[in-house]
Amino acid sequence: MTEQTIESRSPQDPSDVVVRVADTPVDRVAVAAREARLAGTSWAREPAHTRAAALHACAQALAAASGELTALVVREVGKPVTEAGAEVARGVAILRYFAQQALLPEGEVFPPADGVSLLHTRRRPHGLVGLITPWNFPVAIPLWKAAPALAFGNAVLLKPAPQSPAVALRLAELFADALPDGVLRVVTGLGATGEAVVDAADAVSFTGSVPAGRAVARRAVGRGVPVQCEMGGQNAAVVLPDADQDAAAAAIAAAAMGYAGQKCTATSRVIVVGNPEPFAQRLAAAVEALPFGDPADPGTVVGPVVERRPRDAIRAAVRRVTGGGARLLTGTRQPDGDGWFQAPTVLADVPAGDDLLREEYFGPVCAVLPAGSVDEAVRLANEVRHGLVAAVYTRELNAALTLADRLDVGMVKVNAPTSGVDFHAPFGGAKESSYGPREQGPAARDFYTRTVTVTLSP
Ligand code: UN1
Repeated sequence: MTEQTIESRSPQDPSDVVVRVADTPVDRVAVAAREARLAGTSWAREPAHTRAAALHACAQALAAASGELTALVVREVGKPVTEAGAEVARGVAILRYFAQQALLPEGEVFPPADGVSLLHTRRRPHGLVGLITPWNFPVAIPLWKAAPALAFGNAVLLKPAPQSPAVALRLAELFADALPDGVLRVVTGLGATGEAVVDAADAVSFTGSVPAGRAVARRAVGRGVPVQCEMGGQNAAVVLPDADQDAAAAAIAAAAMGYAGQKCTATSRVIVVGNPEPFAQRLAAAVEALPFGDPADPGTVVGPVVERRPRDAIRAAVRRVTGGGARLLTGTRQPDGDGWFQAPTVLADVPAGDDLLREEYFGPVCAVLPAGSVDEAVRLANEVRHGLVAAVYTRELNAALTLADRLDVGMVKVNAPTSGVDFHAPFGGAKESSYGPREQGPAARDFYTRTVTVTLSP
């Protein structure tokens, strides 16, 4: 039987095949899982400082290769080079952070019911963790899952998105000298490969779309293993009349359009309390000023969309709503080149209930919506099925705190873009956006270990 392959192509030059990799069949995933699990048994027994040192060595290797890896991220997923470089730097910092986490106290001592026993908790790794990761943060997301998994003594089986296998394989190569053989295995492939990863793992962490995440969660729950899924967003920014209008417009333009809006944390709906028109014009001007084009140019903020299909879907949605009465405030730029470019687009008067206001389009499009009051803004912000992150722009502390309380999301940003996460803090959403425990920050340790309660009686 001939082996099936998949290929990733450059979004800015679709004739450029970045890599051809195996669509790994289910039985080969099982073999890789067995090997990784075996390697993991000695890894779990290493002292924490040894695992920490190995992760620091990974950080070192990544830092030394940052130029080359940044260029690969630009080529494979079309992320603008300045942002891609920042993501690689974030990857280095994530590795160092979780290396340190491995050295923190691991348990607690409790008062025993019998008054004399030593009642305490320890933490143990799960064994083999399966990671299924998206293409949009091909360095940071695999690392903010793999680093804590490894730090706490697990082996890792990583299935990257079919759009970004080259970056994942290169990461594993870079870490090969720093980690024991086999504790970090990459298996490339499509849905069936991912299912096999879920079937082989002792815990599963997923980032991607809502339908795929739901399927992963169902499968993992069916096997009774811990699972966390980070899925889509349809994120709102609420602009209050007292906000610094220029600062808000600049932040929202970046949050909606940076990396062509291809982030689950991108801003898609801009809810303006009061007369929306002046702010809509400011936002359109800020978006129009964002450099759009070749992702290899250090000035570029908005590059191409990753593939043809999502680009065409966004185009069709823009045509649909403008046909239905929406106004295009900006959205006609077209750079040179054959990339899957979609002009950064700001819309007003999008018909209520349109999919563009409810679904995640994962592209450089946002809509301005008027709200007569703060109550209406909250209602509009919360009326979607997603609940990842929201931004509030105001200078009033009271308004900020009240809104932070009423927005049905996992993360609130006040006077800051919805995109951009801090790996020191827990990350995750409400409603359809997330399933299972939080990731990143101290929350990662809870997910990648299980607690064992030990009673030592004299
Ligand atoms: C960020 O905004 O820096 O897939 C990270 C995503 C999110 C990560 C966002 N899970 O877009």
